[in-house]
Amino acid sequence: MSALPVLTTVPASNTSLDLTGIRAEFPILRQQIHGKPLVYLDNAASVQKPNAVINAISDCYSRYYANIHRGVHLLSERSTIAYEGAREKVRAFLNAASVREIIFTRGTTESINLVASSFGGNTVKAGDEIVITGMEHHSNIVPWQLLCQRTGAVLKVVPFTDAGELILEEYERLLNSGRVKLAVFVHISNALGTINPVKTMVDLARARGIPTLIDGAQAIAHLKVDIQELDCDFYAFSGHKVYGPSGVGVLYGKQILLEAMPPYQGGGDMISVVTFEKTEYADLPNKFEAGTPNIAGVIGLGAALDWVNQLGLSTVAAHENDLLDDATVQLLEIPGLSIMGTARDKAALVAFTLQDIHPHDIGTILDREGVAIRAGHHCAQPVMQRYGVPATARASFAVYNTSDEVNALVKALWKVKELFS
Ligand code: 7TS
Repeated sequence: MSALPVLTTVPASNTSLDLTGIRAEFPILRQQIHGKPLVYLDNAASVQKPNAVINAISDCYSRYYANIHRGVHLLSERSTIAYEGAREKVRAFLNAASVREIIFTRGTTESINLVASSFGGNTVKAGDEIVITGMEHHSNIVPWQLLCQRTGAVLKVVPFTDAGELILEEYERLLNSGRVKLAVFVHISNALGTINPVKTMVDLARARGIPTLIDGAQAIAHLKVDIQELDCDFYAFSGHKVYGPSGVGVLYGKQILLEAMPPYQGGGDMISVVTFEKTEYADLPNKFEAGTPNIAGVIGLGAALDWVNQLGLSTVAAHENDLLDDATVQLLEIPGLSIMGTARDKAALVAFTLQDIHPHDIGTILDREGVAIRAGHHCAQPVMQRYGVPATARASFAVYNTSDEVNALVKALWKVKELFS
């Protein structure tokens, strides 16, 4: 085998993060995979959890867990206070106007399905149009297709350039049909890394009286989201992408819309009076939270948001951008490597192909080197179709990643190249 090339020198990070201290808060990072230190670069799929979150969940189960909103006993009261306290933390994190606008769900997917089913079912009729973009995750495509099948409405798709930037003139043209009932778009693409101009997109829709839903799954841990400034109607995200647990997520919805919407699911905790003739629903937000929720998960999400707040999202983003710049420069030095998604405004993930080596082979060889990335279509098959590839390899960064880990990724990729040459 030929000698590996000398790697580009990594610029010192200009951020004030104590990376050693941060990494020490993540027990899972302290391990070897196939005899090599774990380099976890699959953060766009799910990020790892700091002790603050693990302990908050463990604390709930070991000290004060009980069902919420219904017990007269002390444990139920304590659980309820912690659960509703987490709702306030989410409200503050998003700068939403009221906790009534914060609905806990299972994740981004359920948040979007809730809107498609309840808002969509109530307002969308045959011949209406729903505008989406060509770079959506399947969870922001399929619920709208299902709605269209039920109602006879039509999906209209905003195209994007080779660089991975939405063509806003096309978006505006689609909004102008007079038939659009809702515009939905992803804040940051999980397949390309593109940060979409969501404020402009909301404004363009609002000027025509069209409500908007933003899929914030990839944005919530990387960008400051100010809901009141953004002025969108719905915003969805998952706890597990923002250092919180899986199985819990959030739907933000404007109060006036949520109040007019029918319940998504029926059951306990979402009613005020039930008789066999008629049921009166609970007020917001309970109307949309049927059944016993993921109590400890919600509390864990609250702890995750505290943890992120204490680091500061702008510091996190600056560090991740350094890693992205470093990775991009080094990856492009590998002959035959092609990056998919080169938007001017891009978040900390890089998707690529390497000659005709299948991304699964790349991922498997990287795994043997301790480097965890994702290979596949990233639940965004229309994006793959747009570029005519079946799949890509994707490295995605979180606050705990280091420039040494970027080097490990690059070194492992040179190894892949050698193996296949
Ligand atoms: N929207 C985007 C933009 C996403 O990236 C994901 C998950 C979802 C929605 C769905 O989130 P969930 O928590 O409801 O599953 N994205 C990925 C990914 O890129 N790799 O694994 C999951």
